[in-house]
Amino acid sequence: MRISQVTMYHLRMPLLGAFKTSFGSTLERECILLEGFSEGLVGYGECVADWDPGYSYETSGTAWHILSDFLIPEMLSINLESPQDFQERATHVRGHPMAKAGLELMLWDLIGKRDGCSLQDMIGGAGESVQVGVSIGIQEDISKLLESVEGYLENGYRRVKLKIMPGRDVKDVLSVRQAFPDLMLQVDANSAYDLDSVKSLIPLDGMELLMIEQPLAEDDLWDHRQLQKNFSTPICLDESIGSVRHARQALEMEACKVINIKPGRVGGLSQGIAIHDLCYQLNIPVWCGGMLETGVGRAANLALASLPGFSLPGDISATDRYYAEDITQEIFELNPGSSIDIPKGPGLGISINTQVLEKYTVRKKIIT
Ligand code: OSB
Ligand code: MG
Repeated sequence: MRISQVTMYHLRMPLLGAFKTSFGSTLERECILLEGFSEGLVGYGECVADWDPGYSYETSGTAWHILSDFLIPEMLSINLESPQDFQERATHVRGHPMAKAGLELMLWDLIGKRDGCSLQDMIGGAGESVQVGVSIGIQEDISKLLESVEGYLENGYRRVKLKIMPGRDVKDVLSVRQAFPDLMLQVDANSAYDLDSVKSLIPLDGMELLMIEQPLAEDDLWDHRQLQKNFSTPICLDESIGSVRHARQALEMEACKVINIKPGRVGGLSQGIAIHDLCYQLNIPVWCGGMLETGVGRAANLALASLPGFSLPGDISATDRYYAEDITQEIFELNPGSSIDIPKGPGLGISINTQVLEKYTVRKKIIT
């Protein structure tokens, strides 16, 4: 497949509410939409790098640079038959997984549209819908937190993830646990602790959490191993898993018992699938993480989460948990039973609302 043009859109979209984590608070989420043209077809990919280097070192600014100066010009000069092909050609760009993942997704969409095949079928997923949960940011105080959890439960979410940070952890989680004794509950620290401060989290071990996500530093598999030895609650790694190799090493080291898979973090959907395959073989549960995606990234996450090893609910919420209006015509809704339907059309199975796209575009670049 030869790609004749890629149009880049740097988007800044208002979130319905601030999303606060241990690394910062966002009211407006940024990303880069990639629009590729090939043989009369148009395909889309979302690069999930946000405006600030809080979750990872990548930002919409660095991804713009890597995409426009390296990855896209190279892609336009060659013939690509598969996402694997793309990965091989992209190895000379060190790091920058979110930039790569956005472009790889655009290729998946184009190939799917060319072949008349949905992304779910292309990757071998199954089912009509996937189980999902909601990720709740750090709230002003405990009563606001309880209100927020209650609201999402009323909407139909059956699994809740609470963001935590030092000073806003054990008491917050205990209050939610006491108010909702049977709720599927988990927490995410986004690397806010070290081996010393993490001792304050020991009481969480008695709160029947599904998992504790990424308590320690991103580059610290070994200390996660030390920690997992002292916790019966499974530790889940997010930021620490940047590749299939990291996933294998983390499991060999027993640094975690669960892995959160985000295509953006690991350099592409193909890499996320490879991590899934490894974990499935080893009986390690995985689930699909989220990056506050637009409908484009959300469609891909839904297809990914329909692979058999995704045995835990994903951070894939309905459109109205994030945005008043989205750049896709498709609006994702929560079904009774806390699931969301997987798009069935060719490729990602979404179409773009050009009016909304234009409204939130802060810069645009056409590369031929
Ligand atoms: O750590 O999982 C995370 C959002 C942005 C960056 C990192 C994370 C998150 C979330 C939100 O938890 C998940 C979602 O998209 O709903
Ligand atoms: Mg996380």
